[in-house]
Formats: sequence, structure tokens, C-alpha cells
Amino acid sequence: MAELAGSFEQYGAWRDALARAVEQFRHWGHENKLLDAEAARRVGLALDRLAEDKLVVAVVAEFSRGKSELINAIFFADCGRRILPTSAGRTTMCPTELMYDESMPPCIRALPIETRARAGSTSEFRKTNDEWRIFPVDTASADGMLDAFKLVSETIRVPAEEAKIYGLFDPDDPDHRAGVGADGTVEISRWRHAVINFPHPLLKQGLVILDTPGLNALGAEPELTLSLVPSAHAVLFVLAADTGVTKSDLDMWRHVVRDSGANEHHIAVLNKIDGLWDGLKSAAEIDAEVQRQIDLVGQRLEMASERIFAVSAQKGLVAKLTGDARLLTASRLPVLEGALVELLVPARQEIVRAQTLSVIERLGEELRQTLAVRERGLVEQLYEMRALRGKNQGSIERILLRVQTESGEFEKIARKVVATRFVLNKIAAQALAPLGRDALRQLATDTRERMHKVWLPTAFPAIIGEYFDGLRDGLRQTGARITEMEKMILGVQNNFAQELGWTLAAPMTFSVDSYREQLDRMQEIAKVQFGTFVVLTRGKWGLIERFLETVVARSRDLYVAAERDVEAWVGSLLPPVEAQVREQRAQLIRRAESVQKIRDAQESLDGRIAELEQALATVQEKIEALKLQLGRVRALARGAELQLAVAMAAEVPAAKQPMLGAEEPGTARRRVSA
Ligand SMILES: Nc1nc2c(ncn2[C@@H]2O[C@H](COP(=O)(O)OP(=O)(O)OP(=O)(O)O)[C@@H](O)[C@H]2O)c(=O)[nH]1
Ligand SMILES: [Mg+2]
Repeated sequence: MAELAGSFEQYGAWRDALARAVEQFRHWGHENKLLDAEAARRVGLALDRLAEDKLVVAVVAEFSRGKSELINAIFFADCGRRILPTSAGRTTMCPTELMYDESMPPCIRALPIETRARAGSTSEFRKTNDEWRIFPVDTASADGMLDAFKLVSETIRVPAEEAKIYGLFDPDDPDHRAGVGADGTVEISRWRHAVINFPHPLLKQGLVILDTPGLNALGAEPELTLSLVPSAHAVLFVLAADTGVTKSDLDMWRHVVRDSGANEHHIAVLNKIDGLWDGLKSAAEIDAEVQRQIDLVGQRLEMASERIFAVSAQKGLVAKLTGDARLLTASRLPVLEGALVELLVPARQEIVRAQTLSVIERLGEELRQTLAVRERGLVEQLYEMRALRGKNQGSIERILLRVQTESGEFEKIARKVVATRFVLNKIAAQALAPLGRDALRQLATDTRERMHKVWLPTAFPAIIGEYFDGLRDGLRQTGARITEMEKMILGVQNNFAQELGWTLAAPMTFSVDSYREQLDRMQEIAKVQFGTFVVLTRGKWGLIERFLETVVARSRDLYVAAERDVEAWVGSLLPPVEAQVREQRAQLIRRAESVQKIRDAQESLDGRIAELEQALATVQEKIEALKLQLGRVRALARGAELQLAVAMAAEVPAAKQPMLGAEEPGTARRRVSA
């Protein structure tokens, strides 16, 4: 794990260093009164994003392939023992997330299985603490920890009827029927979902691991299919060398691949190769056998052999626990770990870097413009004041008049900004309406009613198709309004450019395409899922309802995200223009005041000139300081040399508290570690 841990640590250190540089930049901006509320909000958001950055690894497979063992071996060997329970047969019974949120003590939060009988997807239950049972975990005791983690394999026996309500029992399925005991009960997981909050160094860096139960969990918990697995940054699909690729492995693989669209995030792991370590064969013969198996897996999964890693999770774990370097090499675990780092870190780093820089560069440009307006104003004032030397009252009056005329003309142009804001707000409301809760609720209700009315599974895919058409139509309307707003702002900016010679950075472009793509993908999954309901029995209704509910919940999440993004975008359109208007107005007022004071002999001309020279020097210093600040953020973001980045950040004096995202209360965040 040394390399893996090292890479994560470096990545975490890089991200924290970047956050500190951004924080410093914000601090500098505040001190120099250069950040208005909108600008501060944007930096706060960028900082929140850095603080909440996560790397999610999902491990998916049929039961007993060794998912949990693999997680133990790759990530948690330094705990000195196996922490997730593993055993032959079904062990992990509910989807389990391992993560660390410092706002909570170490604990396991578990959602009871009974919640499946009620409305609401896991992600909706997630939003409140009410339904979750919380169990403290004593991280000081390895035994205590292991004991606590056994929760994920707890089961209960319930009447088959009850299991049917939860969508966990299908009377038409011969396998399910075979599981019914003499007393008419079946064994099911006690929990629907578990979140282990555990202060492990890797999890503290923002790593999140999702362990899934085998055996059809993907089909039974739509949340996994629709959201958790597809959004993971890496998906490990585990097979076992002793079973090869079975039909159910293949079904599951297709499920996973189909759900995530592309498979660039996927790695296949052929586990349990220690079963091939035959003492009577030479090392070369064993290697050839392993390679043959890898090629076979490649063929069955239609995946390049380079993405398939043969390992022995169990021997890897033992090797790490006993410090046996030879066994560790033989387990081939380090090769897989290297691939995992390659898959996760560079791509994630690139995204985080681009996101952060796009905010800071734009803001930097806006501040530069504001300072440039201030500088120009001061230069003009100085020029005017110097020209006043030796002038009589009459010429002073003329100059005053000129400044006042200029002011008047400026105000005429500036008024357009006020008018623009008015119109902008109106169009923004139209852009947001299709994304609102009411629109979505109506669409969902109609869809549900139509499904009940037709009572014909073959018609479901078409009805679901229309639901998604409705959603896309909403996005299309929003997109049209966005284009309208963009044009309007560009018009205003052109106007300022022509009349006042201002150069303003074009408004940030915004497109609804990414939401549409997500909808398309969601529809693909939903289409297949609803297409599988061939026979309609009473027992299936619950399942269909639950699936529809999850689809609606996911689309609501998407709409909420789109709504929030559109709002933020609209909010970012005018403030840069308004900031410049404010700056220009202030300059004009000061100019008029200066001339007036000289005219009324309230101030000496030389004194005023000295003051202006001082002010000009200060602005020029700020312009230089801004360049430095931006340069620092840029160097840290781009710094290929992480060490350098960390060292540079260390030079930055720790900014005053609060460190992160003071504007956005309520969101859990990690503190930037020094
Ligand atoms: N020989 C051998 N056994 C392994 C290896 N990895 C895991 N196992 C064993 O395989 C069994 C299943 O491992 P788990 O990690 O519980 O499997 P899982 O995929 O998490 O299974 P579920 O939780 O039921 O979905 C356990 O008895 C492990 O000890 C391996 O590399 N070699
Ligand atoms: Mg398991």
C-alpha cells in the first residue's frame, strides 16, 4: 500500500496546498476590499469543492469473489488485521460505504431494511438522520472495530410476504422459492445501506470505498445502479480464478457496463490466483496459466487484457500483515494498486485543477479590470491637476464643467445596467420555471397514473420514454432562455466597449448539454429495467413503483443541481459589469470633488497632487500584488512537482480563520490540514 498511500497523500497534500493558496487569495481580496458578495461566493464555492473533493472506488461482483477481502488487502492492511468481514458464501449483505466525515465521530450509520417498504430512495433518506441507526465505533480497539463492522453481514428472517413488500422476494423465481424455510420465512439483510465513518488516513484524504453485496444487489437496489456505481471514479469488477467467468458474473458485468455508459473507469480483477499455485509446476508454467485465464476473462468480458489484473487478495493481505515481501510480490497486489492510482489520481487532479483555475483566473481578470479602471481614473485626475497649475478661476470652472458633463454622460450609460438587471431577472425566472419542483411533480404523477392505467409492461418503456422526453423538453426551454441571457449580456458589454472603451471578459458560457447527457444515460438504464418487467404480477408492482420512484428521485436531484447551477450562473453575469460601473462612478465623483476643492481653495494643488501620486502608487502596488497572488495559485495548481507545491504552500503564512467556505454554512467539510 506504500505506493498507493503515498500517491493519495501527495494528491491530498497538493489539493490542500492549492486550497491554502486560494484561501490566501481570498484573504488578500477581502483585505483590499476587492471582493463583492458574488465574487466571495464564487471563491467560497471553489474552496468548498476542494474541501469536499472525493475519490470514489466501487467494488462490484457476484458474492464470494473476494470483494471485501480485496478492500481489506488494498486499503486497510495497515490496520493490522482484516477489518471487513469475509467468509465463504454470502457475507456482505448491504451496500457499504467507507468514508470519513470529520464532523461526525467514528461510527456506523445503518439504514434499516424496513425503509424499503416506504417511499424514498436511499439518497433521500440520506438527507436526514431520522431513519438511520447510529452505532459508535471504538477505533482504538481492533477487536472492537471488527466487531462493529460485522453489522454489514447481519441478516434477519422475515415471512416471504414481507420480503416481497421489500422487493427482495419474487414468488415466480425458483431460486427465491427454494430459500423459503419450513416456517415460511426467508433470510434477508437487516440493513438497506451502511455508511462506516472511519478516520483512516486514506479516507481522511477524501477516498470513499463502496463495497457491494453480491447476489443480485444491483437489481434489487436501484440506487446502486442509477447512482452510486456509475458515479464512482473507479469500478473494480472482481472475478475468481476458481470459478472463472460464470453466467451470473457475465450478467452482472453487463449490468455494470451498461449502467456506466463507458468503461474507462473499470478494472477487472481476477482474484484468488493462489488457487493456481501448484507446487508441482514451475513458476513459468504458473505464470502461463494465469495469463491464459486473463486472456479468457478478456474474451468473455470483451475487455483488453491490460485492464485485467490477476491477484490474490488473501495472500496479499497476509503478506502485508506479516511483512512477507516475497509473498506480496507473488500476490501481484502491488501491480493492481499501481494501476488503480493511475486510473484515479491524474484524471481527478486534472479536473480539480481545471475547476479551481477557471474560477480564479476569471476572478483575477475581473479584479485586474477593476484596478485598471481605478488606475486610469487616477492618471486622468493627476493629469488634470497638473494642468491646473498656474490656471485662473475661469479655466478651473471649465474643467469642472467638463468633469460634470462626463459624469452625466456616464450615468446615462450606467442606467442601462439597471434596466438590464430588471430584464435579466425576468428571463431568469422563465429559465428556472421548467426546472422547478412543481413541473417535475406533475410529470411524475402523470407517468405513474399512465402506468397504472395501461397495466401492460410492454407499454412501460414507451411511457418512461415520454417521461424523459418531458424532462428533456424542460431542459431545452431552460437552454433557450440561457442563450437569450447570454446575448443580452454580450450586447451590454459591447455597448460599454463602444461608449467607454471598456474591455470586459465575455460572460461564462453555460450549457445544459451535460444534464441532457445524464438524462439520456438514465433513460437507457431505465428503459432496460422497465423492459424486463415482462409478466406483471401483484408482487412486481412494488418493484416497479420503487424503480419509478428512484428514477424520479434521481431526475429530481439532476434538476435541483441544474437549477442551482443556472441560478449561480445568472448571478455571475452582472456583478463584474456593476463592479466596474461602481469603480468608474467613484472615480468621476472624486475627480469632480478634487477640482471643486481646488477652486474653493480648500486644498492646495500641490498637496492634492501628492495625494493622487500616492494613491496611484498604491493601486499599482495592488496590481502587482494581484499578479503575484494569481501566479502563486497558478504555480500550485499546475505544479507538476508536488513537493514544490507543498513547499510553496508552507511559505504562505497561515491565513486567518475561518479557513474554508465561510459563506456556505451547513455543509460538512474537512478542514484543510496544514
Ligand atoms: N484462496 C483465496 N481465497 C480468497 C481470496 N480472496 C478472498 N478469498 C476468500 O473468499 C471468500 C469470500 O471472500 P469475501 O471477501 O467475503 O467475498 P465478497 O465478494 O465480499 O462476498 P460477499 O460479501 O458475499 O458479496 C472468503 O472466505 C475469503 O477468505 C484469495 O485471494 N484467495
Ligand atoms: Mg463482501
